[in-house]
Amino acid sequence: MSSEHPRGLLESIDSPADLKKLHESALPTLAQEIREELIESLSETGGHLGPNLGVVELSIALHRVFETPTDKILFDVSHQGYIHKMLTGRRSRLATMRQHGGLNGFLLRTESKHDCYGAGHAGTALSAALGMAAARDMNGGQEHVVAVAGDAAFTCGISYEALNNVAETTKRFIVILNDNEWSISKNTGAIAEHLNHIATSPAYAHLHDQAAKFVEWIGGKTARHLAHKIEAGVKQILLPGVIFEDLGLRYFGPIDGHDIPLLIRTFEFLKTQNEPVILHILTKKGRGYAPALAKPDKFHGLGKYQPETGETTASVSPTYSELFGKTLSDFADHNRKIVAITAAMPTGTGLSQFAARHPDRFYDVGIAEEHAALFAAGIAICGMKPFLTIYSTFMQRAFDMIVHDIALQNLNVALCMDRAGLSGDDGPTHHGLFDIAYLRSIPGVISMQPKDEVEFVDMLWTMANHHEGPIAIRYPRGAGTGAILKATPKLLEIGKAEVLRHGTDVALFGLGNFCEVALETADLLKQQGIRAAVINPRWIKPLDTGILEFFAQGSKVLCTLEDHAVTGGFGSAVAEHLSDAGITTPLIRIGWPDQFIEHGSVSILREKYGLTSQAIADRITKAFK
Ligand SMILES: Cc1ncc(C[n+]2csc(CCOP(=O)(O)OP(=O)(O)O)c2C)c(N)n1
Repeated sequence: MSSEHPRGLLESIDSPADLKKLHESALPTLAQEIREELIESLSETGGHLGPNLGVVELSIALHRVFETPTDKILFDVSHQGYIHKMLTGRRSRLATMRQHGGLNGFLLRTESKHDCYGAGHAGTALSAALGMAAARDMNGGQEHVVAVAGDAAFTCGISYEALNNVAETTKRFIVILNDNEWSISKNTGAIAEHLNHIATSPAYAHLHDQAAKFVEWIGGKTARHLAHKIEAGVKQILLPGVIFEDLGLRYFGPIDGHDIPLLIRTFEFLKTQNEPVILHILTKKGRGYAPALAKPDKFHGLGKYQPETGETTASVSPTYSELFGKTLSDFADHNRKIVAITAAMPTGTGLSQFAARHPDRFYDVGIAEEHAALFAAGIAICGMKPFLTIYSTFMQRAFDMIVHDIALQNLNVALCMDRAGLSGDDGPTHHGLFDIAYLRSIPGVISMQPKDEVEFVDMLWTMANHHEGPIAIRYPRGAGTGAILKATPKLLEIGKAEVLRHGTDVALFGLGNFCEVALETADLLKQQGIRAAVINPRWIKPLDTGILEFFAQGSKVLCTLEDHAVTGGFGSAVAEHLSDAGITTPLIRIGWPDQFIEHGSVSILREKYGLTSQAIADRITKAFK
């Protein structure tokens, strides 16, 4: 696994055209070289190792048969697009993966002409691809449109909304279902079972082998057609429930997704079809790397590791997510009404612990945020207390359900938004920078953000004991300030902010993780002779308008600080109140600017966008003068 390894074949590839020049017999060696390079390179940068190791052969075969950028290949989520990047001229930048100024960990339209569609959220590939197929048909084009989606993408409702429309929309559409049985954790639900049933049915496997051998033996299009007809006919008898056929897509498979010649021949065949098709391939997440095969969830996406062993250095603990899982499990020991819901992120949200301790009150609904929110609504109506725990960026999916179902019916649902704020190296698809804006306008939704771990636990306790409608919390990725937890949590008074320091020149309202930044800023201002008050607002809604007006009247400048888009955020709420109350004290709003923020480390991005305590202090000093 050393970098001294000659990667002769890879060295010769700078574009899909180069790949097509290789003899087919060389492709398994190329796959091996790609694996080695991925394992080595990602050990330094981190990234989605397991999913990519699973699609090495698939990516090679796709680029061998299809012609990007003319043909369109869309990867669902696109976290598995690293090999696609390597084969489309970006291999030399692999070492810059997920770093500021380097390759994005997902596909980006701005990064390459071969990335016809950007993504980061699951379940988008089929609908977008169908749109491209429709546009192609309208324009009289000949190009192929291929959507590559994992089995977990088929737990997303949107994938079925797309499938529901395929047959009526186009005759030329290729879906590749990459089935490795894993989402980030083990895939869940009836569809996963259905796919598993197909993949493991001995009768069907035998039949399929016979059909494949028949193709091998006779060769040629007619034979493939015949074999397919026989297979399809019997398949209907054996597996009458292959749902894709009922939805109007001709189903092929399952085939071995690591067999390059078979993939190539199958794609060549699918290209000739004049009907929508879905090819079911079976792959192994983490293929070729024992540590990733042993722990598919850990190696789905991770930071640096030892390439020889897969060992990682222990991260700073506890993270907010871990603390969330533990705290909610503790509360649930004494409160039978507490229920935890995740949409395919049991580990990421810290809820695996809850699942282990309270399996009867834990639900992983798959990548189905809209369903999760409605499911929580139903649970709440019947008197239970659901904690709907979803990353801020994915909660965007459930906006209508929060408005129309949870808030309008004033249901007692706790909305917990993990990864609120900048997510860092995952980039714009994953930053949680909009949740204050989208929740703040919904009547009756209380929302808050803790300044540290102690307050976090108090807030969760307050949420568990709130019985008058929706209540939301946002908290950031990673660890907090290291505050020592108390033995017992306390109830917080809703809408009451906390004054941490008094000062009559400037009042700094530092929300959540930016409370610490506000305290540092106050120290820097002090060196300039500027006396700053620091307030921990705690509540985004309802605002503590009493404290706000008090400091607005007693200070020369107000400043809000938040890990959120400045547009529509906490500072906007403050500005609205000041305006309504006719208060004209100047207000500086610190937050992320009104643009999509690129990927990179949090420290680099805070520096770049003026969100460090030094930059904030400089801005305030300037305003002050
Ligand atoms: C809307 C949404 N919710 C959650 C996620 C987090 N997420 C990223 S990848 C993934 C699992 C994807 O599994 P699958 O599609 O089967 O691909 P695999 O990684 O197994 O190749 C999840 C849940 C997401 N990207 N988008």
